Amino acid sequence: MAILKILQYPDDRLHTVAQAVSNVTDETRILIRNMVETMYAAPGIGLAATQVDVHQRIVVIDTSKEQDKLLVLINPEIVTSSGEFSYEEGCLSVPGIYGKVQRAESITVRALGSNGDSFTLDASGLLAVCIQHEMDHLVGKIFVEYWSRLKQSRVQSKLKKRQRSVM
Ligand code: GNR
Ligand code: NI
Repeated sequence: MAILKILQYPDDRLHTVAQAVSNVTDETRILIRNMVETMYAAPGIGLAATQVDVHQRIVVIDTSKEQDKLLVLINPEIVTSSGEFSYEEGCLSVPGIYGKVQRAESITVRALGSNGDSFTLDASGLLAVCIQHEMDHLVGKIFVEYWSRLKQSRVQSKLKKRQRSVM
């Protein structure tokens, strides 16, 4: 297995729109295994292929403390959503930045698993937040881009300042 490099915001490649996976192959499963290893090592509760510069609709998620409830979503689509929920989010591609984003409280998602079979999943709370956060990555959207321009420019200068201090 391998730990993959996670793209860091701002990086134009994070704005790439991912393509649907047409066939779930052994190659897909190797990528998924490496994404899972990368997510657990980070550690994070989710990772989208976009973040490792692979522009296919694949996400891996595990919101459990024990890292034993892995969820693989290939070509995920939200079938229904309801309610509103905001949660203090973070992102492995935007380290050290946290803030709230308003999202749906409950969702039903249809996706393919790593065996290529379709399934649907009902999620709410943190799991629903995480699925929506990961699906945003697949269309090139980063959580800070929900915020005002003022708040985004503060994020940018904080990241630039930090980059200078590590050089
Ligand atoms: O590790 C992560 N934690 C997190 C916390 C609140 C809302 C969303 C997330 S996802 C994030 C990992 C990540 O960047 N996935 O894209
Ligand atoms: Ni993220």
